[in-house]
Amino acid sequence: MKRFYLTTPLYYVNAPPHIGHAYTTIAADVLARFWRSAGRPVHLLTGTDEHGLKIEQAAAAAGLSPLRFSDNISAQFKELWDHLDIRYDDFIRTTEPRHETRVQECFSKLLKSGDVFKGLYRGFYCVSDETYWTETDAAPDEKGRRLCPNPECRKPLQAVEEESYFFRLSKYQQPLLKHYRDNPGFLKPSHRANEILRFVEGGLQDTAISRTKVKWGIPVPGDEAHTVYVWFDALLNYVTAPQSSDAFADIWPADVHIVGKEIYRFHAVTWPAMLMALGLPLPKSVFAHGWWTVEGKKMSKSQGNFVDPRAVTNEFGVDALRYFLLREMPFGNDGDFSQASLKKRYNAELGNDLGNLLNRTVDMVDRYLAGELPRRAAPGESPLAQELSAKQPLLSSRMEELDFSGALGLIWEAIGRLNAEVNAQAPWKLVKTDPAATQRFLFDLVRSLRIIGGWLEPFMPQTSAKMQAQLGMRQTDGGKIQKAPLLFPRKL
Ligand code: ME8
Repeated sequence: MKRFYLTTPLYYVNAPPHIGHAYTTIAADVLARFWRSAGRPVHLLTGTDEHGLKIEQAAAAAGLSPLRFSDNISAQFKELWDHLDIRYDDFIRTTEPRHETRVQECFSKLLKSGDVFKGLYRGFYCVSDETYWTETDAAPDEKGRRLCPNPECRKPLQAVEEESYFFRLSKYQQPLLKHYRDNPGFLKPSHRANEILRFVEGGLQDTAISRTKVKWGIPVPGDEAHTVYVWFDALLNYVTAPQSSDAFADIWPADVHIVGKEIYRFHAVTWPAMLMALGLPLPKSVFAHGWWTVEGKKMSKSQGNFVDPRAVTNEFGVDALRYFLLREMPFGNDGDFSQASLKKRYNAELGNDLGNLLNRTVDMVDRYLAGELPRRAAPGESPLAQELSAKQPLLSSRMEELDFSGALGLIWEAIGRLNAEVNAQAPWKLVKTDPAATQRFLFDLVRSLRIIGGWLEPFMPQTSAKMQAQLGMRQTDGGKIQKAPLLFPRKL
């Protein structure tokens, strides 16, 4: 069966990872876990983007060679993914030979076919965004400065005039528009599709794809005064990585490239055009999610307000971070990361709604049923569990749509339903008059919580495993309840 192939952006190694990077990678991991649990083979690719001026400059500032510098930061990304329980299938670094040689092959192929040609580039360049801008894009402001037109960046641009290789992007305007029309699911979420359509309808210019003034890059084959432009190099990772596996035919094309909204154009315009030029099938979709601010402010070097994911997990735990990121901000929209909101969701949703429900269920089973756990239900035996199971298709469709907060909302509705039912049934009273009914209800509750535990696995693998251990989720033959410490002790 073709694997469900999903990718994250390759993160720049100029600085250590922050919650923005964690967000995208956790989301990809959640989707990957969802598909694995549905029985679909999955291939999740992530990695690091290590060439270009920005890295060259960061390495120089640290007094290290670019490769040594990249080794260090790339390793920090990997360690963080392990710490956050992110299970990727492949991690690619753009400095690996398996990538570099294939980038050169692609470059040569396009040069031969005429989609790459030599010319003179005259325009502007933003080192921070590693992006070319034209004279018109970068019109001077009232003080005569030329600043990066990206509203998130606004850094001073470099004027560039140099010999350059170009990619014939203009040729792909009509094929791209046709592809968007014929594949309405390609540009996701739909509310971001218009921005891309307007841009492509406005006409595409051929784009520069090599630099003579940047040394830290993949040499252009046969013309080593040039290095390949870092974006042309990095985008190709999505094929160079699986091409180095025997299973390329089971992996490519990607089912979804998950990216932040600021790099949507590269992924929704440049990348599919490159694939068309290379004669490779296009990915099924490109999904652009929104951006986090922190306590109402943009994260930036000048603000010094990058949130270190480890600071959050040290205080709240890995699962709480995973949960918060995917619950707080609907995938595709923007949102704000604040300590107050994190603590509130932690205490109310994780501590009270879920943690207490599990804890009191375990206590009641221990006290009223001498710890006896139910077997798998016979039809009609567990109405609550049955009610929950009936929500499975809706939950799956939300996951398939990458509507993670919607899926969590549905799970928390079910948790709320169970809490209300415990209060209504009041087993602590019922047990005095009707022990058989108490057992029926508590068995139903345990079975329902086993379902919730399964649903939570993609989002909170550790919590799911703990629930499994307490409730004997794998057991079909009853067994005994395991008491354990609170999942989410209250934070003041
Ligand atoms: O752009 N909110 O790498 P990068 C949400 N190397 N997501 C955020 C975020 C925020 N505030 N900040 C970062 C690059 N991200 C290129 C990509 S791909 C072939 C090359 C996430 O290190 C989000 O996924 O700047 C964004 O697209 C990515 O980090 C940018 O990472």
